[in-house]
Order: sequence, then structure tokens, then C-alpha cells
Amino acid sequence: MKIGISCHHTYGGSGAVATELGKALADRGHIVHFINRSAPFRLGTFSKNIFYHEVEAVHYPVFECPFYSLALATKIAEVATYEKLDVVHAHYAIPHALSAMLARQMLEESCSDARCFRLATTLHGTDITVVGADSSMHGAVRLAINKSDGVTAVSEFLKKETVRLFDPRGEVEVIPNFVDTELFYRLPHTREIREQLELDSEKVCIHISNFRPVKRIRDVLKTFYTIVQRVSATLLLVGDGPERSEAEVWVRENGIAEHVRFLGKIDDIVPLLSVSDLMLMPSGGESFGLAALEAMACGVPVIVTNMGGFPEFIGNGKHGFLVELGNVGRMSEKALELLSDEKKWETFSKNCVEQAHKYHVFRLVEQYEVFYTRLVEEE
Ligand code: GMT
Repeated sequence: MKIGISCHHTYGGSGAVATELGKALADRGHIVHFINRSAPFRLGTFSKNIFYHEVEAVHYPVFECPFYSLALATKIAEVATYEKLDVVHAHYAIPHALSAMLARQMLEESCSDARCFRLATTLHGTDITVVGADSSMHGAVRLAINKSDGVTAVSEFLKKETVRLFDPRGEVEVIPNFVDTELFYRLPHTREIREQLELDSEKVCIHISNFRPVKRIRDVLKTFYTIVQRVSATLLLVGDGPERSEAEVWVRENGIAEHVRFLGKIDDIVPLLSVSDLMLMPSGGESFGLAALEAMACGVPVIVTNMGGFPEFIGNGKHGFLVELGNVGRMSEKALELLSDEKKWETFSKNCVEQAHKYHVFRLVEQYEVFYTRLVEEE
């Protein structure tokens, strides 16, 4: 098949999922065209069957801001025509699915017998739970969902939220996030990485996110604060975003700065996960939580909240612990339980790897292939 993919190129789960899916489809012989503002952060170097088309929105003094969504629609229409795309897969209802919808109208307008692509939309979370819930965007998200030929959500939780908030006309299929366990595994030799991070024999906690309020960085820091009072530990903070500066102030004011490393945005997180003993992810409403699955693939147990998509793939007392939102006391108690019991940690770590294998990219890419085939055959 010839598949166009449009996604956010920035550091985050949806871009990672879209890019890894594109790469896996290309490996299986499909031709994949990324149509984006910038190359997605995990795309890497040239690879057979993958093409990248950059969308440039015009900067003109009369316009207050460039019309990216319109430029994207025009580019999708162009690529669909010249490359004869079977499917355009939009990751996020807005702007990608809306732009693809508009692209389709452009094609219908320009040539009535043009063979048009089918529109697949994957909902990742924020477009439903935050943006779509805002009245200014609600109608746009609903239209994008209803005009897509097929819609997937990354968890049962997100599917339920979509149905509750938008009452879509068609079915929403759940295809969960996935991980390539051939790339995400615990590296056996970590001495050099530990040296680079100036780690001694202490326990290592990790948090990876875009530091948005939903990630509750303050809960990460408070949990770690209690941990480091009891055991020798370092916290690796990977990523960047609006709450980072405040977090830097907090660790200084609370006297734990020497135990916390702000590493910024790092694409290859496997070496960091390989030296980690525990992931802290106390988010308030994660539609899936890809970073947790990637940590589990590297044998890192997780402390997460008991909400959103987490309970669908993380077993409480098996792969880590699911704790009520904001209960940092319980989070640190459970973290310490794991960090101070080697045998228990080993069992959890093994369970995590086994669980991550159930979400191997090979399995999930097949589900996407079946989904695309159905859309094309339904035409
Ligand atoms: O979590 C973020 O803020 C990034 C966001 C994105 O758009 O990249 O992640 C969303 O999509 C991921 C991939 O499907 C999910 O694993 C994340 O849980 C989801 N984030 C939220 O729901 C907050």
C-alpha cells in the first residue's frame, strides 16, 4: 500500500508512535510518505520506502500567523495525487485529520474521477481530553472524527472519552501503543553510561515527558524527595517543557539538586532506561503512557496513577504500582518497597519485559494493516 502519514514532529508519544509505525510499515514493503511541518524526531536517517515531504506555511505580513493547516491540506492533496496514496493516516484529529479532509475535497474539486485516498485517524489523547473538550475546538474535532473513514484510539479509556464527548457516528477501534522490543531492551553493559552520568552504586529513578502540567512534575519531585531521604538515589529527568524551570527551582529550594539531573530532550532513551531502576509517571490523565511501556521493555518497573490508560497494560503489584492521583506518600512508599527489595525488583523487572513483548510493534502493525485494508476494500 501507499500510505501518507501526518503527525506532530515534536518530542512526544504521538509523534513517536506515528514514526515507528511508518518505519515498521516500510520494513514490511509498504511505501510511506511523511507529510509534516518538520521531520519527526524519531525518523532518523534515510531508509528504503520512506519519503518525507515538508510543509511550509507562507509568512505574509497581512496574516497574523501562517495558515499551517491549509498549507498541510494543499501538500497532502499534492502528494496524494502524485504518489497515488491509498490511505492518509492522520495522527490527531486536529489539525491533521481536518487538513486531510480538506485535501480530499480539493482533489474531488479538481478532478471528479480522481481516485481518492481513504482517511484513517488515530486519536492520541490531548485532542480529545483537552483540546476537543474546549468548546472552541469541539465542533472541529467532531467533524474530523465523523469525516474520517476509520478512527482508532490508543486505549479503551480514550475510546470511552471520545464516545462520551463526541458521540461519533462510526465505530472507534482500539489499537494500543506499541514498542519495538528489538530496540527497547535493557542494555547488558552500562558501565560507560553510568560513568558518563557520574552514577555510583545508587538507585536510579527516571521520568520522561514534555513537562506539561498533566505530567505533574511536582509529584515526581515530591516522591523522589522522600525516596532520597531513605536510600541513596539519583533522579534523571528527560525532556523539556513549560514546567521545567519551576522544577529546577523546586529541587534547589528543597536541597535535593545534587541528586537530580535535568538532561533535556534526548532521542535515544534506551541507555538511560538501561541504568534506571524505577520510572515515576504520576500523570493526571494519560490516554496510554508510551514512556511507561518503553521503560517496561527495558525492565524498568513503573509507579503510575490508577487512571487513564495505565490500568490497561500495567498490573498493580506486578509491573509496578498504580496509585491514586496526587498521593505522593503512597507513591514513595511503593517506590521504596521496590528499591529496597532486590528479589522483588527482579521479579517485577522480568514481568515488565514479558508484558512489553505483548505490545511488540510487529503485532500492532499487523492490526493497522488490517485496518487500512478494510478501509480500502470498503470503498
Ligand atoms: O503526553 C503528551 O503530552 C504527548 C502526547 C502526544 O501527543 O505526543 O502523548 C499522547 O499520545 C501518546 C501516544 O499515543 C500517549 O502514549 C500519551 O499517553 C498521550 N498523552 C496524553 O494523553 C496526555
